[in-house]
Amino acid sequence: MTFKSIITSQIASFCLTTALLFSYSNISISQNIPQAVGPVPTENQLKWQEMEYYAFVHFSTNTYTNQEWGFGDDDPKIFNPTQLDCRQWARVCKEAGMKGIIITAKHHSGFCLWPSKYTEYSVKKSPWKNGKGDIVGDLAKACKEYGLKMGIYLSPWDRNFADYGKPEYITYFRNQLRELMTQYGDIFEIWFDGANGGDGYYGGSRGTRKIDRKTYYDWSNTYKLIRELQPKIVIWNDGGDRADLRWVGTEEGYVGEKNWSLLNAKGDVPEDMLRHGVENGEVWVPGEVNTSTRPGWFYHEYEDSRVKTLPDLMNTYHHSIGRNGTLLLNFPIDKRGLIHENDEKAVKALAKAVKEAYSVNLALNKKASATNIRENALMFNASKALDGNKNTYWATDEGITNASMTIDLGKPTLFNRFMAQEFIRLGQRVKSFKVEALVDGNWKELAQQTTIGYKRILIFPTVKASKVRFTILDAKACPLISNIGIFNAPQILTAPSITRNQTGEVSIKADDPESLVYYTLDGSIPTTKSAKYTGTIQTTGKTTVKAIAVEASTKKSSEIAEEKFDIVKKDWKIVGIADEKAYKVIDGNSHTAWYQAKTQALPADLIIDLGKEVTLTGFKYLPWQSTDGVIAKYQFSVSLDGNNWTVVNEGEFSNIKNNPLLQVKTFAPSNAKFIKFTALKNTKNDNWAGYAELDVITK
Ligand code: FUL
Repeated sequence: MTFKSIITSQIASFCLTTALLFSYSNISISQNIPQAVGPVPTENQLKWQEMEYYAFVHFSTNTYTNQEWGFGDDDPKIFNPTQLDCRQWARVCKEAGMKGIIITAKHHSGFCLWPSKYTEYSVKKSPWKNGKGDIVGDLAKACKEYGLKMGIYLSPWDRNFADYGKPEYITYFRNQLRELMTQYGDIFEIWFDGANGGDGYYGGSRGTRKIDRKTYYDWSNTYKLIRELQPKIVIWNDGGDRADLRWVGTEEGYVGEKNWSLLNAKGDVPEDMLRHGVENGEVWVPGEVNTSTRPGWFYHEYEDSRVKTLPDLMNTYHHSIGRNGTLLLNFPIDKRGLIHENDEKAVKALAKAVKEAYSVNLALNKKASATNIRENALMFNASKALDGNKNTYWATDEGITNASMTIDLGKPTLFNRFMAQEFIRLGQRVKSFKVEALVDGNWKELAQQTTIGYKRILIFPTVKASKVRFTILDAKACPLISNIGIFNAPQILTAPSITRNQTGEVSIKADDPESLVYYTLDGSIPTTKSAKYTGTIQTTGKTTVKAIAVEASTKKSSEIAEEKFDIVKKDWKIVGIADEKAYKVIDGNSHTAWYQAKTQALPADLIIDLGKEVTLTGFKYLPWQSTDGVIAKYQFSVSLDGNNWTVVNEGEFSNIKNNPLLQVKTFAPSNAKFIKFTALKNTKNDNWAGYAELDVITK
């Protein structure tokens, strides 16, 4: 190349660059906006993700038969709510901070909560409103009034319909879908349960119907129909073709810590993929965490005392919304047709705790710097993650997948939660990140984690620091961080739990590991001046333990927990039963249980050698918290030698079926070295005898 030609080519390239710069200056490319990476959410998926928290309601004939799955043969006449009020459901959900309600319009039993033209197995044949009612319609109105969105659960499996399993059912199913998708306004989500095919009533034939979950429902055409009728909907489907949303593989209320909103386009989705998504998946299918306020989905009176506690619900919140999921929390509607007061109380407590924890973002509008800022710094600088605007974000240069931003809190500040959000419109990118705090001039690592996605919340012990450093360690492409939150959540101060094991060691546990615990052993009221709990306390005889949980910084304290323990069970021996597990009955742990073998017909005896003679005035029985082996009729006998027995008390545990709580029975003082608890009958009239705990009351 000659000198002249070099000069000419340089001039040419200069002109080209100038021309390009000039021509780009008015279009978005000059703003250096990042391109999408991998699959991205649709507008409907984005809107759904932003809802974060919404309700499920399970209500059907099952509510009146104490079942979880109706067989399809229950008489619609049993469906007779006396105070059904969808406005009450909507009010509770609204006050709980939820954004919508998904109703079981038809569960597996086939019973329809709306008067479908295509079946008689519905509210039409129930006494409720003389067969003129429409619960889906009532809920649609209530949701509108309270500013909530409505969703529909329509079970693909129908145990009532005679032709289930044949092509005729698909026509029926689509007819019902058409009714639900056209008669009740906008539907934000449709839920197709994965439980499919099996035995049922099937119009009276009472057989077993097997279907191929993948082909039978011809999902692609069913989806087409739904999207035509409800263009703004998202489809949830566990099984069959890929839908818009995925199950997370458990009903326990959590998704994996690592949670990609992506799946493979085809092929099976094993549990591990449901839980974590697929890093390099080809389709955007985010996870929805579904769980109930109680063990069951449908209402059972015996679960009134088993509504999840505030610490449980707060964990669920963090393990769903805090892990790039949404939370679909179920209310089993009770027999009256209402959300039960215990469930209402629980979700309101959760709403209050969430508000207290997350309403003050200590990072909002604080100063921030970054090790890398994408060219066009004004648009992508670190402060864009702190401006409270979900549409702006901190971005790094193309190819930079490792960068830090430092937030200056201005002064030493207490905090214990960190939240990050990616700008997912352009894909989920972050693979791993860490959070550090500047404490006394040194950087201290608070947490290291994997994915972020729409929202990620990290929890760590309270720290006081003036600066926080957030480092992306690895990402699929330049990270786009739309929001950072730093919070100082108050401790959840619920009364601590107090237990004592067989050897007499007392343990006290606060729900928040950061709470301090103070206790007394003499019946006096515990205060912050009482003994501080630092480890198990050895006790030897009758003891009353009272305890409080206290937040050190505010000195706020919980309600007082109190447990009265009788004699120590150290020398107790279970007589004539070889199964070591039987000792769970006296281990002081209400979460462990033991059952007498099912083959053994009731009555069943449980004999305990107390090790020494004592004067008894009563006993306590705690059934295992399930419906099995709950003893309803009993006999209690004492003996001094283990051979000659005297029955000192017998009778029934009233209402134990509906309320399986601790049972306390007293009797005239009787001397005993041995006790015999005889299970005469259980609530199911079968041969199980189950025990969580058995204890005595001495004089
Ligand atoms: C499950 C169903 O079988 C349960 O009854 C409940 O509806 C739950 C939400 O999904 O798969």
